[in-house]
Formats: sequence, structure tokens, C-alpha cells
Amino acid sequence: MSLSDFARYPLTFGPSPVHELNRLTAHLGGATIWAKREDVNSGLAYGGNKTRKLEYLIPEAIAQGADTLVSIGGYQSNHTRQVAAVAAKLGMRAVLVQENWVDWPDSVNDRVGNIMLSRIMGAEVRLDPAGFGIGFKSSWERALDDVRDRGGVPYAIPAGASDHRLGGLGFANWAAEVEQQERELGVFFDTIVVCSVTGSTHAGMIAGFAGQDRPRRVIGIDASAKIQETRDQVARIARNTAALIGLDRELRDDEITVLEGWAGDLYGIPVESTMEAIRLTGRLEGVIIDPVYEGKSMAGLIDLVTSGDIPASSNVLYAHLGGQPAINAYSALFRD
Ligand code: 5PA
Repeated sequence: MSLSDFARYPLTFGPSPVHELNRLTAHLGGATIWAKREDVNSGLAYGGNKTRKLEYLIPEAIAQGADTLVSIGGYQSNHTRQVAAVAAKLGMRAVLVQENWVDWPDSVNDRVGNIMLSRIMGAEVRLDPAGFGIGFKSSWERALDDVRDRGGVPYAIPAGASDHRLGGLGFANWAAEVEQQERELGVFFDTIVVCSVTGSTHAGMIAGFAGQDRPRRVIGIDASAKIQETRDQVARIARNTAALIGLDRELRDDEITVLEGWAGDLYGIPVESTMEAIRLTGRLEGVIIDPVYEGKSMAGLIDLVTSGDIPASSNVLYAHLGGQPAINAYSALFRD
């Protein structure tokens, strides 16, 4: 099997845009920085990385006769918002278990941003007090049972569409897309920087790039503050995805790099470097990134470029994975 043998239901506009961040590049004074923009990859409720992953899960859901997508995330999950949008587009229902993953005191945390968008799109939103964890949950099993009890046919999508046989395919396809865009642009991105939490975004990229001729660094920046779990999950999904798309060799350990140092102590809580990254990217480029994911991976990129760990001769591709709606739950941080 190769990637092109898997059915893909188009949910994106096509290849996501790639462009240079020239003012950020000049400001940092090192490697040349580009961005590939999953935050504008689709017309379905602001898109994002999950929209790409779902392109490879939806054909299976349709083949199984599913009428309800069931998934799980935090109150401000971007993933569940994208599931809600895809369900709406396909004429399916969505049942979303939204857990209290982040102990964030903003009184509108369970009302604005992503969760509001999911409600607007007709999803059944179930608030659950459980804390952060990317594993399987009883609340999720209950949601699946409830759909069955009502006579529906659920299709189960785990957190971040990651711990799923097909979860890595969307970003294996991203790697192929990058190679094509490099040909068109006449540039080679020797270093990719990507945020990693449930793992299949980074893992899919690793599997996809591993089948290409020119090696490159694919650096994951942990935003979960549970580094060992993230590393294990990325490694497992990368190896499963590589086997699934017919890579004819084992992935080496040095191809799986998840760095810690920018997540702070807790998932979902920005730290000083996150806030600086958000402000810098906004002021220099007019590009908005969020305090939970992209602010942390951009903080990593800034440090790696500034320190020379990523050398000045490099062309770096920053994967902007979306996630801006959540910023509305963090308004208190931007008052002055
Ligand atoms: C998310 C995830 P992975 O989970 O595939 O590692 O991607 C990390 C990530 N950037 C990076 C953004 C904007 C994201 O939304 N979000 C989750 C969610 O519930 O929204 C799965 C955690």
C-alpha cells in the first residue's frame, strides 16, 4: 500500500499556502523562516490540522454507514470544533465530550471561541469535569453507547484524531505536498518545526518525509508538558503510519525528535516565552497564533533560530496548525 491507495475525502481548499516570514526572519537574524498555513486550509469553521487528518477518516465513517461523529477534547478543543464542522458539512451529527483539560479561570472559557462555534454548528456538546489526558475515557464510551441506544451509528474519533489507524495519513500527505511546493518555489526546507500534543500531526510528517530522497529535520515542540507521553505517542504513530503507507524500512530513533522546554508546567497555560512569541509574530507579521499550541511551538522556533541550533543557512518551515478561536478565552492576558 502507498498513501495514494487510501481514500481521501476533500475537506480543504487544496494545498495550504506557503510563504516567507521575512520580517520575523530579519528580526531574529538567523535562518530564513517560512510558514505553511493550516489555519487557512479550509472553509469549514477556520480549518486547522484536524481538518486534514479527517480527510482520511471520513471515507471509513461513510463506508461504515455512520450518521454521528463522536469525539473528545478540552473545552477549547480545536479538534472537536473541526469535527463539528465536518459533521455539519456531511449532514451528520456530532457528539462532543468536552473535558476540563485546562484549569483556566476565565469565566467564558466554556462559552466563547471553539466551543461556541461547535454549538453554532449544531453539535451536541457535553461538558465533563475530567482533566487533561489523551487516553481513552469512560465519558467517551458513554457518548458512543448513547448514540447506539438512540438508534444511531457512531463513528469514534479519538482525541486529536491521533490514536486511530488512519490518524497519521493527513500529515503524511502534508509531507508530499511540501515536496511539490518546494519544486514550485525552488526552495528546500531542511528543517520543519511543528507543535506536538496528541502526536499524529508530527508523526504523520515523519512517516511522510521518511519516504523522500532528501533527509531533513522534523522538530516537534511539546505543548502537553508531558514529554514522555508525547514522545511515546509520536514514535508509535510514526512507526504505524510508516508501515501503513509502505515505507520499506524501519524509522530510526533519530528521526523522531520531540523537544521540551516551551510548554511550561501545564498544558493549556501560556508562559512568558509563549506570550512573547504571540506578540512578536503578531507585530512583525500580522499572523495570529494561540496560547495553547502555536505560541509554544513558535517560542521553540525563536529560541532554536536565535541560538544557532538551527543554523543561519537553514530554510525553516513553521507548520501553523490553526487554533486561533481559543484565544478568545485568554483575553485577560492581552489587556495591556
Ligand atoms: C493541536 C491539537 P497534535 O495533537 O496532532 O499533536 O497537534 C497539536 C496541535 N496546534 C497543534 C493546534 C492548533 C492544535 O489544535 N489540538 C487538540 C485539540 O483538541 O484541539 C488535539 C489536542
